[in-house]
Amino acid sequence: MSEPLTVEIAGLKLSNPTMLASGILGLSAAPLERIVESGAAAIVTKSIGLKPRMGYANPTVVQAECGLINAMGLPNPGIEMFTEEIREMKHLGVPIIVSVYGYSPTEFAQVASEAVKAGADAVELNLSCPHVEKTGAEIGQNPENVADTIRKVKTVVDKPVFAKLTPNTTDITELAVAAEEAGADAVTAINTVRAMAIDVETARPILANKFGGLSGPAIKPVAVRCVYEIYEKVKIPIIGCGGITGWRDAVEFMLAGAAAVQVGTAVAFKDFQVFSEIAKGVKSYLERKGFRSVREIVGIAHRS
Ligand code: RRO
Repeated sequence: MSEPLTVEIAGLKLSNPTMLASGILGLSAAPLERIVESGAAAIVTKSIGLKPRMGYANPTVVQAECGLINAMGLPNPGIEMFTEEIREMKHLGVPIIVSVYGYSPTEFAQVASEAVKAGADAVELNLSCPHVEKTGAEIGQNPENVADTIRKVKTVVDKPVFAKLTPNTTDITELAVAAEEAGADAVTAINTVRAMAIDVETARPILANKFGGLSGPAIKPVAVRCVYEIYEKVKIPIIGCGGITGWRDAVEFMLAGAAAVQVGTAVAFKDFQVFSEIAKGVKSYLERKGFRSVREIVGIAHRS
């Protein structure tokens, strides 16, 4: 690969290091065309489970200082219905990474297997949703659960398996090490930070679910710290996620150890062009600093 922006994550070839993060527009193929036209080199879908799920009542999103707090509650049509969307997404011409959740390793494996049969180029296991009971972070805060889930999924799929990790834990590196030892092909760091907002006039929590996940620039320093710590403990690629809104943020994540980045909240706050803006900015940075590829800057903030 000679193009400076191309990256390869566990065999997935990306034309630049940006992907659409899970949870933003990833429920149907149609709106994703504009995301790909705007420069996203891969798509991560909304998290999909075995059965359809309504999600929580409104309000499901509240704006915070420098970010959003969401408690959507995993709304999704279930894997059976979603296979048709995966097939349509294949026409987008970029890798399709299906985000998968379950309530047990067996369920994760069932959904992942169906997703791959429908054409997913990789699966990202949601071991980190901060506010839905009996799944997400409730499973993913425990390294043994992380390992069991990955091992089970790896027995049924022959595509790369990414583990999306939670920052809502004492030591995220224990989760990353468990993921690597169980055979994960990459880790995504991080999901949202458990948070809440209270309306001072009504004296009540704003979100119907009370608790949600904080995303956006507010969590970027937490995410950069997580990527930096994980890079010191594992060899598998790290996909950075959390508050990236421009090329400087993307470069910061790469210097900390991210091989690629995901952009979510900025798609809602800014223009879809955020992907091409980041790609262009990263390319200029590489040229200005005399680097030939993104690979050359991954983790260099660790140099002593
Ligand atoms: O659907 C959600 O409410 C949600 C999920 Br699955 C997740 O992984 N992270 C998040 O902040 N919200």
